[in-house]
Amino acid sequence: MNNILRIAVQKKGRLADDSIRLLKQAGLGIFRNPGALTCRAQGLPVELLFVRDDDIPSLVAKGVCDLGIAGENVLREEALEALAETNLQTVRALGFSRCTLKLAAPRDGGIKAITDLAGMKIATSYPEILKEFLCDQDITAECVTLKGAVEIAPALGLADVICDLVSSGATLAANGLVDFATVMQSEALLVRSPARWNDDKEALLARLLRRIDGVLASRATKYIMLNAPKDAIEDITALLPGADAPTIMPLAGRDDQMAVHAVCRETIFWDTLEQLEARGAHAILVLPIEKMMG
Ligand code: PRT
Ligand code: ZN
Repeated sequence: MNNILRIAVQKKGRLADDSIRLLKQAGLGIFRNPGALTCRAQGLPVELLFVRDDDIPSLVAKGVCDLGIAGENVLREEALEALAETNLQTVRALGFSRCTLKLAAPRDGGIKAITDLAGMKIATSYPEILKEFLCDQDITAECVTLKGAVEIAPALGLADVICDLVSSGATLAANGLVDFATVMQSEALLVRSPARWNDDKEALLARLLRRIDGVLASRATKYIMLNAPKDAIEDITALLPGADAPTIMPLAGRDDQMAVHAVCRETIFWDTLEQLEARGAHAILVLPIEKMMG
């Protein structure tokens, strides 16, 4: 398997679709047979292995897979648990599956700050991350490890507080819990094994990373086109978020008007469009960019 990159991705769950979407956008043809645990991609010499997210850190650490896509929370927990296998290298932060590991307590229970945690029972699926956090904060508390349904622990009398992942906050609210501290932020990471690779494999990774960078850059970037009065061009280009060197062209048959085209590397909010319009810009189009390179 020297000249093929084997990538571990989540089989099913919150990471699965976004991981495959990213790899497809990077040019890999991925046609999965339902039930198959591996898939040879088309376009580049890459093989995917579909596994549970918890298995990804050790598969990559052991070199069974060369790369893996997993949540920072799972990677950190596994690294703290299996100290010998901590040498995974993060090659890219991928910007999806964002969530926050938070401490939360029953709304009316009187626990409102980290300093209230001393002597409490805290339910979590991330005991190692929690223990490290408590140690850093110099707090002694008891960790109760649960694999799932952590939010129910206070109502069942299993714990006073929970430490769990939050994205929208709806699950906390539905269980009468309020968060009061952040333990860590998390997003999906692309990690590589610590094994030494030959030059061909390194070149293959560099090629894949260039494409992934192109996909990630294009996601945050939009192409904006508008027409505007000549005397407002300076004002208008100053308003374009993250745009370097816009293209400014005359409009056929309109001496007083110019067309402005620009790549904006930051989000273009409705507020910005309203401000552009207020300065005389019209026929404003904001277009997604599919790929970027160079
Ligand atoms: O089967 P497998 O082991 O592969 O999957 P899994 O069930 O262990 O994980 P999965 O698919 O649920 O999550 C995979 C990864 O997605 C996590 O490790 C995180 O990195 C990331 N992620 C992002 C989340 C969430 N958002 C999230 N909201 N993982 C879990 N949740 C849960 C959370 O535990 C809580 O129960 O969703 C609930 C809270 O959501 P909100 O929106 O109500 O706040
Ligand atoms: Zn899991």
